[in-house]
Amino acid sequence: MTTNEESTHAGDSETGNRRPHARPVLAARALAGILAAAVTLGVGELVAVPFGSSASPFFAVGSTTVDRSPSWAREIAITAFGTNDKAALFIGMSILIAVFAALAGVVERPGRPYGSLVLVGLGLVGVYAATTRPGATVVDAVPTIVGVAAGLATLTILTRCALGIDHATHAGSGIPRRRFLVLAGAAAAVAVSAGVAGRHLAGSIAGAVRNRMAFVAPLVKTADRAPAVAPGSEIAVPGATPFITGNNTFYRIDTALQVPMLTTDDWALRIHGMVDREITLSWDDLTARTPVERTITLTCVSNEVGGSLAGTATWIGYPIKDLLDEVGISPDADMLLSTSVDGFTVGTPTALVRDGRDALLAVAMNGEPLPFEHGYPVRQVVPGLYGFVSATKWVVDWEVTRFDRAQAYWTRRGWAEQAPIKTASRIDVPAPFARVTAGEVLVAGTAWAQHRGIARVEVRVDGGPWDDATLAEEYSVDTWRQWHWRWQAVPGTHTLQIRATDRGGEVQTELRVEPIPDGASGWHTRSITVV
Ligand SMILES: Nc1nc2c(c(=O)[nH]1)N[C@H]1C(S)=C(S)[C@@H](COP(=O)(O)O)O[C@H]1N2
Ligand SMILES: [Mo]
Repeated sequence: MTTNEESTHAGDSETGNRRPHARPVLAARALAGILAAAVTLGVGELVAVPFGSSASPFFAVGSTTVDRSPSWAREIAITAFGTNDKAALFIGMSILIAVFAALAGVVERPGRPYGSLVLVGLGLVGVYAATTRPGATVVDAVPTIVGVAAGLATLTILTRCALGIDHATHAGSGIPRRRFLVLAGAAAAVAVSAGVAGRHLAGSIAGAVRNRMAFVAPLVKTADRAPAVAPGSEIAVPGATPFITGNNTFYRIDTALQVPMLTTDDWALRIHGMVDREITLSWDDLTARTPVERTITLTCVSNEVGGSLAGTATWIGYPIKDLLDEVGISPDADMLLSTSVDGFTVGTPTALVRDGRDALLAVAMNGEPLPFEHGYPVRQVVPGLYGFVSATKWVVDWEVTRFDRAQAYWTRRGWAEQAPIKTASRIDVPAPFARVTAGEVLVAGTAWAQHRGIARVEVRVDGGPWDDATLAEEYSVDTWRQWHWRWQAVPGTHTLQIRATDRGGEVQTELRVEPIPDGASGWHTRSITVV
């Protein structure tokens, strides 16, 4: 120590005085590079989770290597490693990356970030691989880019610290060495925990995807099938809303930042509270019951006048009433408080789910297992009530309780406790601010008043007299009903307005209110230019 200090103090620069420490510092810098690469890959793995496994930098590069290697190389690999060929590939890749990363650490200098350039180079290989996998898009570069950014930060911090060891040791201090070890430990922890978490999440997602693919829709007895949609229920006008909404175009509203990915094995429904018999239903218990198939229109309370937060699907599910009858609910109970796996809650009046309407625990949507976004494996569907008081997705818990004892998620945030769907009607054709040619113009749209039914739709132009639209055939009172109207349009800018009347004779109110607290109201109005 003393001699070194002396030689430092003697003013010997660069070479001479460093030699005794060059080795540990070199090792520290190499380690800094390797840890930077590890952080890049670990963070990349975690960020890749929502993008799918082919966006993971490590696996994208691995897969691309396999796909691009000439067949003789593959033959050799299979001959040499047999069924361990994949493990061999991953180990080989890891060694190669570690070598480059160690070099990157060694050549990195403050002000001369050659190591960072090496890391960016490795990142470009990852970006190339991730964005050229089958079905990949440019966004699949995101996990690699975020990973490289984390890796660059790691490299900068750790190499600074490693270089500090050198100077400090000359001064007789061990503090930078300890600091380096702490920071290196932290980097290793970040790399490993992000990587493990990423692989774990990706694995459970893959498990849920496989589970959903293996799902077989319950067989519904002919008598319990939903009637086919008659041609008369659907208006064949270009731009008109299809009667059945496709699963991919169905509106999605929920509070879930990450879509829950349950398997049917993970799923269970606990029924408790003011019941005679608490039970927990497994997937097999639920599907041992008799399913029914129903076509029902769902609507979101946040839908504005003329908005598109409504959709119709054919659902297969199990009547909620039967399950409640099975557990026996207290006559004092008036609320079914349902909770989804992510903690979201919904309060539904027990009286309404038991009044004979087709309130369902649904498992299939338009002939497919529920899409994950729409509640796989089990969700509620209750005709006539807005989604926030009825349509719990990923439902795993039912508490039978009272509205004066419990409050659901949106009610606590200022929305209503009770929310039957308000009568609504919408102009779909012509499109907003369309320019149409004078003469006969077909006006068409949809109207809904779930569980009451639509009896009439009227149209007026520029505030003139109301005229009856022609209604499409009614599918059921639980679905929307289409309509059309022939307009003798004259040139100019005109305002079309519509209103619906439900089967109870109630005319849709003109009163414009905002969606909060229990749904928007008012007549849909559309400006059209006739030329
Ligand atoms: N778990 C859960 N279920 C939920 C919600 C939610 O945020 N979380 N939102 C509800 C609301 S407000 C509506 S309108 C419907 C929408 O169902 P969809 O996304 O399948 O169209 O789901 C309901 N079920
Ligand atoms: Mo909603």
